[in-house]
Amino acid sequence: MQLFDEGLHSGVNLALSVDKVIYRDETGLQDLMIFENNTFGLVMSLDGAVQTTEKDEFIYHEMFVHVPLLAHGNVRRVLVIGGGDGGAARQLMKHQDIAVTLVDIDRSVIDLSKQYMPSVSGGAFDDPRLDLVIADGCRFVKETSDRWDVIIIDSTDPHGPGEVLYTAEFYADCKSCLADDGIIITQNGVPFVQETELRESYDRLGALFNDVTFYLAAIPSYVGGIMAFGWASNHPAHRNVSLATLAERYLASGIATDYYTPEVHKAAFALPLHIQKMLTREK
Ligand code: AG3
Repeated sequence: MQLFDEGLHSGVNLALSVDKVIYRDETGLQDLMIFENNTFGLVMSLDGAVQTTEKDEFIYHEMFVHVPLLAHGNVRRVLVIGGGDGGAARQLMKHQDIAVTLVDIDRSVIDLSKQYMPSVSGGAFDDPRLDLVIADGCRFVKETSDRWDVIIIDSTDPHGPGEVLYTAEFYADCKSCLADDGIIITQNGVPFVQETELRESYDRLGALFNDVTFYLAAIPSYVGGIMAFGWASNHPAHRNVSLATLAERYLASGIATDYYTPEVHKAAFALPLHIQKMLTREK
């Protein structure tokens, strides 16, 4: 049996059986593989790290999108940096009156996701409400004069092409194209095995925003336990929306979900003590 052996973290590997290789090639920017696994369905990896799987992507993408949108309550414009598989875009399209700009550096990710894993993007790339830009996200946020209510940084981990998407400079450029009451959400890895990344993002975002925290969800195909989404905003009220208000907004939005509920939304912000300690520990 062929094994996909993800060695993203030192000392911990994720082994997945490769029941069938669907695609594998260098895109020119990264090594992209799509294979079939009997638990996760189709799996897409970039440079040997699992990015998206057919069976569990809904957890990641629902939490990435519906948490900031329902917390804010009046989102019109969303910028996604990365997210070329289209999973975040598909969740965004469930919302009315929304305009999405998605900036990914690698067109192949979009094309291959559409071709081989169409359920992930679910037609989002053909939706007129989505503006697709193939560009370096760092340059894009530096040069644009537009503004967004929510910025979702749906990146790979901070190795290879994704590394720049965790720098203080990039976060500052994101801030300058965020509405005053906007929210930035980041993919911040699995704290148990990526404490340094968590801490670095916390410090860098904390230097720019007055409300910075993380919220959590377990993504079965991301090894090492619960993963963290970064939350940065200058509008603390967004984090203190009541359960009743979230429930009202959820109902009014008419969106259908399989993971997200207003209760899960609230609970996701409760940080276990060992994670709180990672954030406050002396360096
Ligand atoms: N972005 C998150 C990748 C995290 C990979 N981590 C891991 N395998 N432990 C993926 C893009 C999905 N839209």
